[in-house]
Amino acid sequence: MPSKKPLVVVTRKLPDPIETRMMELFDARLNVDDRPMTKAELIEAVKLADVLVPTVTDRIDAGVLSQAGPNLRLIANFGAGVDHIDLATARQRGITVTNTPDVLTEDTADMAMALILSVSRRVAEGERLVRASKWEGWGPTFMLGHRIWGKRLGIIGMGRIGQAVARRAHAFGLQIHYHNRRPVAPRIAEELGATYWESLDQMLARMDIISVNCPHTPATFHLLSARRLKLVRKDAYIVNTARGEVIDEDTMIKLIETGEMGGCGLDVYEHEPAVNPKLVRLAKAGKVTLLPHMGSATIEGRVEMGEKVIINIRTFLDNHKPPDRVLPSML
Ligand code: 8YV
Repeated sequence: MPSKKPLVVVTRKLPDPIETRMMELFDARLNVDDRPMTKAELIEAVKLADVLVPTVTDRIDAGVLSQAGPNLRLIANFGAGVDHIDLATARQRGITVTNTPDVLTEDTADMAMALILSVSRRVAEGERLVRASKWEGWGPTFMLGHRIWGKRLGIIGMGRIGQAVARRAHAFGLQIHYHNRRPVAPRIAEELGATYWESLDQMLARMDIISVNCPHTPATFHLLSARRLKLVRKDAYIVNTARGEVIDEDTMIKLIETGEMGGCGLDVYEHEPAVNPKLVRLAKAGKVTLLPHMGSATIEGRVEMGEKVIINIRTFLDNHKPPDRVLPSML
């Protein structure tokens, strides 16, 4: 008799080729309507599943995990960030957690670059003007932005994505500065002409553009606190493609409103998916560019993320260490 296929609950709609393959390999419960699951539905899922495949929109907290059934041994997250999963509780309960790093690095770095260009060169604002049929023609002082070539970019978090942003920005003629727990290998620093700042405070006070590329962990919650945001130069701006919680969003908004900070480009928000209406007002005033968490949203990236999920599940079920295991100590 063929052995029973593992029950894999997938919380959101994934790209078609991934869902097809999952149906072949597993007893896959898919979410074809793509409606985010309620807490009650998540609890139902962890009670039954052998493997849960959540995304950033699912809060897998201690309350949910306390209801997990004896079969749940793996949470194979579709996404690199795992701040929506209580890793310590998962570990205590003997549940392995995996994620999908690497395959979204280049796409996310592209989006950071897009935000840098959009804020400094008023790309989104210009597009909105033409789309509203309000453009009356060229003028010597019309739509002036700021040159990025030669400016100082401060990258917070020089992991895979931070380095990919640095490579792009270096090619655009920006001077690369970064803050990280450790300096990068000398070969990489040399290639990028990158300057390491052990002190985030000192770096912030000197940058023209700041890019947030660190994960959200208890240690990085409001890393850009009110105190630190006040160190940022009056004409500088911040782009964030990591997690909203890394920045004290209310303070950042106030500083932009009062002209004490130049602006910002955001793909992620502190209270996602809610976007503070004040940010929307600032976007209308041309001070900020706002995107709907689409940093890794390419067809290629999302299929490769799904493939990683499948590889993690397969290796785990074959009693091997899955390649993208996340340990609380790694964060
Ligand atoms: C993903 C992301 O789309 O991977 C991440 O951490 O922020 C996004 O690029 C999302 O998390 C999918 O769960």
